[in-house]
Amino acid sequence: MARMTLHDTLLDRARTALDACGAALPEGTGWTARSPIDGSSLLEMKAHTAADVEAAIGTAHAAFLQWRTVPAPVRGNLVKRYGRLLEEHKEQLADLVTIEVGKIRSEALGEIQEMIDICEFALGLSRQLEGRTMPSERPGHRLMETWHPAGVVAVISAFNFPAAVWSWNTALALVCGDSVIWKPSELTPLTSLACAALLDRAIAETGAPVGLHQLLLADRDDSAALLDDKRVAVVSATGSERMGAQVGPRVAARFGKAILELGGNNAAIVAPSADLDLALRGIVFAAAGTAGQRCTSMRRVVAHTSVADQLVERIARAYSGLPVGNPFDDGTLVGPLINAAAYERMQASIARAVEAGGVLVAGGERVEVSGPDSYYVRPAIVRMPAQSDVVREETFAPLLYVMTYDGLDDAIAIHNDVPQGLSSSIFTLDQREAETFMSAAGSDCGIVNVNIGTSGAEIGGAFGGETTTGGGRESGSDAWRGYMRRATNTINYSDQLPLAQGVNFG
Ligand code: UN1
Repeated sequence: MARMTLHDTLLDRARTALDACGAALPEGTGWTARSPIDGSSLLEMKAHTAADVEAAIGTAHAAFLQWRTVPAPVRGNLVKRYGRLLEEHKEQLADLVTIEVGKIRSEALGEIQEMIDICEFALGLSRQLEGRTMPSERPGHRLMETWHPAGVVAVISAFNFPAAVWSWNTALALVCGDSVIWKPSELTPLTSLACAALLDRAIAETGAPVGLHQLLLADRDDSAALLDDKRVAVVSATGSERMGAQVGPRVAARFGKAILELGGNNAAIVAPSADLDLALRGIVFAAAGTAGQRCTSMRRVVAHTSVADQLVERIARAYSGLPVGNPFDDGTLVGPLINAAAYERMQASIARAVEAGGVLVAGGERVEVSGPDSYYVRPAIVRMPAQSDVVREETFAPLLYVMTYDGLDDAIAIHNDVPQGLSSSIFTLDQREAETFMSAAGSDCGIVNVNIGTSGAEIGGAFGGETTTGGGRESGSDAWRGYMRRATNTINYSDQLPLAQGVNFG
């Protein structure tokens, strides 16, 4: 028997996973699934057209009109069932994530676990979509809030978390009584087809309306109606700052709601009292894990001058020993970059950093793993003398800049001196420093951690950040409110009609 090539193995594994999840490829051409593991094309499928998008909005809106009348705890059954199906298909879904994104096995499984977690969270939430009651200033009156389903929710997701981020939005939207249209990244069609097929199955099995969830493999132009159609109440978009700058104003122009989760330029401050062993592990996972392709990946370290040299040396040593390779292989910790463009952007950033006075301490070079069409790199660490424009930009790759500071105020100023505001951390054993970093005068990010890295947030907290990160919140805490509309109710149970503010009208 002829030996199977890597390409054959990936294709075989993808087909098996798709079959197990009951996913059929839309027949036709226009959309190609690829794997960054060897850079090869795997499967061809139909790209949806603008007419398909239009039809999907109509179907999703009709499904919403039914779904919104189903009691929320009953809606919870759908995410409960979906969570079980995800558990049963965890391995196959993780396979697809590894094939399309290049995530190592453990991280791919973690991504599916994050989906299972949000389904459980959403199930509990289905009994907790609570409003407040407030005292009325008028006798015999009551004031309260009720929360209602918003409508059709469009989810635009990025390649790097091709399943989990969609599920944060979708699980919440579904229990909130919304219908969902998903436009995934063009780089990850197979993962989205498998996730959607399982959700369709859960929809059918629990008797939820047909068309409650629609997947569209459509490019940006063909899916423009998702931004412009008034029936789409909420657009939740994850991706670049450039994309958000287009989506946000366009949705706002028709008074739709946008939930934006855009760039991050996440940093750790490493203080003199830091447990350096802990800091090292936290930094290496956050900066090199997922090949630096998380929104929460650590891109900067601001280290106290007393620890900087030692820290840089230890990070460089750890980097030189990190196994870079096929993400399916046991022991690999760093898989491929998503494509050639990502590799070129990383090289360009390193060159600009060096031009700005930076010193490339280690890494950055390409590692040969599986031929010229795949892009594996050794994570890079660059010492920067000072702030510079290149450090203010997010480079979606394992590229870590290290800067130094003398006083905490200085460190916080350097930390906040970037346009993005997603995730941040401080490594310190000094409570005063930790509290200052978490205070109003500290980190300006949406996620502020102490003694852990910037990535790997749990679903229980609200996820998102400020400034050019877009201001949206997804996942836990009260992020569900973004998928609902609020009504304030005033109930008069007296036989009088007193007016508020003491107004007398005859
Ligand atoms: C993302 O990169 O868009 O906190 C999401 C984390 C993950 C989610 C990242 N739980 O790193």
